[in-house]
Amino acid sequence: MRSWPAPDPSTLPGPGALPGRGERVHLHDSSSGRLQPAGPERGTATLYVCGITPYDATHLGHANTYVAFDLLQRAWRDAGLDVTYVQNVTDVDDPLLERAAATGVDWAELAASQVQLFREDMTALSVLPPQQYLGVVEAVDLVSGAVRELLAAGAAYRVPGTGGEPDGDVYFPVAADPAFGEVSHLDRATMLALSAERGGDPDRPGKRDPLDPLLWRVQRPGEPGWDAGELGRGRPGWHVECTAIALQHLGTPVDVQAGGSDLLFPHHEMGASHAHVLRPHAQPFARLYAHSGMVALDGEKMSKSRGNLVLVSRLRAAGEDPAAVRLAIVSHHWRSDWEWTDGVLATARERIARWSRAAALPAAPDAAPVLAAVREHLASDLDTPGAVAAVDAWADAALADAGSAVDEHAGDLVRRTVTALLGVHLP
Ligand code: 5CA
Ligand code: ZN
Repeated sequence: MRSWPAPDPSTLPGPGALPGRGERVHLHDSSSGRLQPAGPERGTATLYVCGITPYDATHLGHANTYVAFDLLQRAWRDAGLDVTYVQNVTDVDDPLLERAAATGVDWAELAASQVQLFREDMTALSVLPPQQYLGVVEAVDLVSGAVRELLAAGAAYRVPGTGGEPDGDVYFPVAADPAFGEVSHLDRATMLALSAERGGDPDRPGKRDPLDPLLWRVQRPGEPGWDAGELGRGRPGWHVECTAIALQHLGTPVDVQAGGSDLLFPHHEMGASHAHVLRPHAQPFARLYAHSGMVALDGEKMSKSRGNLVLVSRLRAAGEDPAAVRLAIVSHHWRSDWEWTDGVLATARERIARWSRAAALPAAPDAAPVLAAVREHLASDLDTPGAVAAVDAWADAALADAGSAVDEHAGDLVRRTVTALLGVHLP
């Protein structure tokens, strides 16, 4: 699938972009609950970020997640690393098919139109594109191959049809992975509740364990399907899609497996278990599991299923500066849950105006400490509120200082720092 255009290289961190270089990045790992080094000391870091299910346009929650891991990429590049970044698109799944049926739109057209909006939103928000951007539809052979491998390894079983369901849906026995549960460390009751809430089917009769996730769903009338040898005609389950794509395009262990916190269980737990069985000698699946916080609107998690959305495309159409949207996101810590309000956006707009005024002054206080502080904050669990506060303090000092500042290049350095490391383009 076509990715989206990369930002102008002159606006990105990398050799020669900023004086010196960034520190080794540490991130909070959901699995260990600790701050850990993310990526190698040198060479290439690998990143897998779960992509959208394209049945509605990009909302601020999605944007928050993709901006979070864009900051990681920027910090890695600033520390001298190359990055291989892969993202999927869940362009066949129940919620997409249900929305298409409910609105009378062809499911493939719905997906294509929403993916295109997502590309435009990501471009506007200066989010670096993945090198591999893969939809399930185009990866269906890869995914069904992984399901057949699991079957051959004894880590998949067919469920007989009952209650109107056909025979032959294939499930993964969570008991096949001795390390099952070690990504999320949740108790069983919580796992069962989250599984029911997030796309699982704990009540489906005939499963060995209610938690076992679907690997392959045989075709139902009116649903799309693909031939897959002994699996029969059907479509992939959700978790195995990301595992198969990550194994093929990144290999294991992946340095960072990322997504919003609602993906910790079951999605990343199940995906890891699939990988543990498929690649027993390259465990763990990921060295670090990173989960961004949830953005809420009117007190509830913003979600396509609830419909309480602020869409990036709508803000753009209303003439909002995408840099203000990005700064509104960046002003929050990537792991915190927060609420989108008009006030959040207004604050970001004012901040951009203040930073721009300060950066345009003919002389300002030394900016080298600002660059150092932004780097230090980013390297320590992508602490963007700390980085923003450092720029704020410099801008306040620059604007308050009537004539005693001498550094003519300070404004330019702060502008380049904010552009390259925070991805915020000042006017
Ligand atoms: N296609 C799957 C991943 S393989 C999926 O979860 N798609 S999604 O469209 O529902 O979500 C895309 C990403 O946005 C996920 O990482 C999800 O955790 C994140 N996300 C969804 N809603 C919010 C929200 N309200 N706040 C923050 N992140 C969110
Ligand atoms: Zn995923």
